[in-house]
Amino acid sequence: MISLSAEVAAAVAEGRPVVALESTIISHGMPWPQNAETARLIEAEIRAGGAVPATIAVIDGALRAGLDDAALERLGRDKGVVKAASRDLAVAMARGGSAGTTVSATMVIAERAGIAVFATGGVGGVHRGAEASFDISADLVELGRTQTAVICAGVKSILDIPKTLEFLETQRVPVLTYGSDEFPAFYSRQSGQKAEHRCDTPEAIAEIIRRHRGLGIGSGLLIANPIPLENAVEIEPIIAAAIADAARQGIIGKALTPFLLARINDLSHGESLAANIALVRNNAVLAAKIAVALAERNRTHGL
Ligand code: PSU
Ligand code: MN
Repeated sequence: MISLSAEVAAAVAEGRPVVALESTIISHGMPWPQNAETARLIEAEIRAGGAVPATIAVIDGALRAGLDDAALERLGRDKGVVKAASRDLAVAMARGGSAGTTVSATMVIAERAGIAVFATGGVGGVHRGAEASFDISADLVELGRTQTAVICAGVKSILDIPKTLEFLETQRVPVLTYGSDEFPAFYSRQSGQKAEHRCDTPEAIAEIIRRHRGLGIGSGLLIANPIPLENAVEIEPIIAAAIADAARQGIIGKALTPFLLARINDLSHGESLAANIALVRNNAVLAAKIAVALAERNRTHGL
């Protein structure tokens, strides 16, 4: 059901390190041309780290892992590319459409393709005001039932971070924080929430991934990697203004997250975008190290 590029197929078959990448960040998370440039940059970071990048998307109805340059460019430019969560995959396939895959959809495809490690910028979560709107990202539900390990920069403060962490606890998702005692908040290293499990090496994280998968609990893992200090930005008032704009304009459902990301970028005059690119890159570097350590462990201990 999934079409792997020759490079990704060979790496998976031989048990070499592979890192999955999502594509909603390309189609709906960043503006053209920085979206496609960032996609290429993070693929290069993963290769430099000794792993094979597998960018995942739906192209003309096909679930693909490992994209060529033309497909990346199309995801970045073509306004007809929709946003697909895991529930939207069957519709896109049946209709022959093209879609950027969110964290939930990318996890499903990565898992079916045999890829255990996935890097992104931020995951979806429980939105502020969810007690009234019920807006909770499908990413969190998918994390509860698909085994992929997701490396991200924590949760954006467009979301309710304490509620998101509660939801992950309910869904039996281990939350690991790399090199920090505090769970990070995407643009910022601080969220006010303590990191439940601090890990200081990629090897320590790989060992937890291997044990978690071995237990067959079935849930994924969330690995939070704080933004580098030199790239962090303080834009909380802009985030609050973007949320107020969305409420005023009645933006809800799957349109809300892309609206907020674009609005924050506009209001910060590109400051948020620069931080976003830096953190995705940082996550790709860590994910490659984790994938290398995991492949090494799987080789010596068996899957
Ligand atoms: N958060 C970000 N950047 C993103 C997204 C979330 O900081 O690009 C994207 C991811 O693809 C994520 C999706 O899976 O938004 C979540 O959308 P929703 O809130 O509609 O579930
Ligand atoms: Mn939502």
